[in-house]
Amino acid sequence: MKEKMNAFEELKQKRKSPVNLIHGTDWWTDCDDVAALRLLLRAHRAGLIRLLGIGINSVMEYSAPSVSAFCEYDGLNIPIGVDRSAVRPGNGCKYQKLLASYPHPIRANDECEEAWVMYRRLLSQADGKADIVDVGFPQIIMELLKSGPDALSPLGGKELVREKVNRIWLMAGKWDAPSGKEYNLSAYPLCAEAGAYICENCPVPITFLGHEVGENVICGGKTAADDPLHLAFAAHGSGKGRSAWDPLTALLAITGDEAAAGYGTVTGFARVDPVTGENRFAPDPNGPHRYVVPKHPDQWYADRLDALLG
Ligand SMILES: [Ca+2]
Repeated sequence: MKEKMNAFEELKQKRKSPVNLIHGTDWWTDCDDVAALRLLLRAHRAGLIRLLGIGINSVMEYSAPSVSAFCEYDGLNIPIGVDRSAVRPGNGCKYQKLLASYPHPIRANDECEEAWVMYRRLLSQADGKADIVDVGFPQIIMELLKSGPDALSPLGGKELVREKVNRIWLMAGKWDAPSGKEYNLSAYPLCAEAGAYICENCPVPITFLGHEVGENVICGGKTAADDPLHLAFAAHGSGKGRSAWDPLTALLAITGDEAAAGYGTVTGFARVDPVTGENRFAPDPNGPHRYVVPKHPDQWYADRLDALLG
């Protein structure tokens, strides 16, 4: 553990002060969401970020209990919100029930706030601004942007985001071709609608980490056999490691700077088709969006992640 904390200490040198972060995750069938949350929890413990809350944007029976258990394993009880517009039937996830066999202070999804309401609450109460990092389906951010004034804040969603959000980091899209299609923006009609809405209406900058960046970075295969992260990966059939889409995005948000995280960027305007979820990008130095382009070989990123994940 000491060695892992030192890896976070190195990252800490690059940040002047801890940043507030709200995390969105689908926490669904793929295990890379679990690696992303591990990084955020350890960064929180190291004083690198303040993890204000976790929004689950694909909800099944053990969603909140398993997230709660994974946080509790690191001694943390982080507020959890669930998106009730995205309740999925069945329980196709192989790791949630397993993780929920660990102690979990939040016993059921019903105990959790509606996610976009929790985002409004966390942002209105935050000391200063917060970043949002989402590695799942983007509709909570759309619901936040569309929200009206309420008892939590006199500001409507767009104004609240403009006032209290620094920037948004999204694992979404595929940007290495003129037109790409990626799961988080196309799996459900709501994902495509949300992707399109956010690109056109979000008042703060968005950085995308696309499918092409994480696909061949394989991480998470070096954790201890009794670590719940390892058990989740093994349950998914990825005991030797998994593509690092979500943990790379989490680490990008933790680092807080694309160049410091080892990426170049392309700036411009991202657009998402509201029906198909296909994404396009028009480069423009004055645009509000960026996607990242790796500067190093895949193994460089995998080694950094594995040094932090154990
Ligand atoms: Ca995910």
